[in-house]
Amino acid sequence: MTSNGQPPSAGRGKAAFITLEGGEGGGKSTQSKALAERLRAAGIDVLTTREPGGSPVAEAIREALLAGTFKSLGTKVEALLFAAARIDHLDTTIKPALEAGTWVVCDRFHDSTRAYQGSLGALDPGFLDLLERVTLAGIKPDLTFILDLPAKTGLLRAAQRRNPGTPPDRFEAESLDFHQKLRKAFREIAANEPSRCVIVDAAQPADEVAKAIWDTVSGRFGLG
Ligand code: T5A
Repeated sequence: MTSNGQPPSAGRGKAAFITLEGGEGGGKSTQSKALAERLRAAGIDVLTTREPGGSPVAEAIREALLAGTFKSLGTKVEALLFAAARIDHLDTTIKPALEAGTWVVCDRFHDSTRAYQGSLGALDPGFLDLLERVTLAGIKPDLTFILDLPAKTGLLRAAQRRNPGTPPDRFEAESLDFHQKLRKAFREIAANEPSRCVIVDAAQPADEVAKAIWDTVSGRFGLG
């Protein structure tokens, strides 16, 4: 039985791996929770997790990365550290869940490295491809939502959510131009992989975004 007492999802085929991506303040955490609730209501066992983080070692790497500890070492080193965190997250959290038939909803994953470190950090595409191959070792999301909204709106939301007196983190503190280019980078990722990536208008009210995501998930995986 699943955690909510419903029959397991095995009859629906393999457990799905769904990621939520996009710029700052797009509502990924909000939508991850909303999607998990709807999946559980449909009788599916689901784990929500996030990157960087999602395992004790990866959470420790997260803290240092977002504090800007490695910024002076350059984008390549930061990309390697995001990859190190991802390897541990995959090994200790994501793969065991999927193997046990539990669906995984992850707030950010490899597309964030492609967008933040790849497109904006101008890393050699060959280096990024190799890093991605080694890190993911064949595990890729089945479905990815790109939560798309104007950079200014997302940054404003992120600022409103921060505790008073807390400074913006390593990436929130980048320029508006950086965040506008980031939006473009995520849209390009979606255009390059249309069967995996779905762009959602994240400037809509949260419940409308949740509905758009659920319509796609329920249609894609036959949960109607
Ligand atoms: N990073 C990450 C890399 O550079 N490379 C990588 O490989 C990876 C994995 C992670 C940082 O690390 C970088 C990217 C990031 O900069 P983080 O703290 O996890 O840092 O930051 P984010 O992932 O950007 O998440 P945020 O917490 O900023 O935003 P979310 O999760 O997108 O948004 P959420 O749900 O917390 O909502 C923000 C606020 O907006 C409200 C919410 O209530 C909340 O107050 N909100 C809405 N308001 C109006 N309308 C809606 N539709 C709303 N949805 C949410």
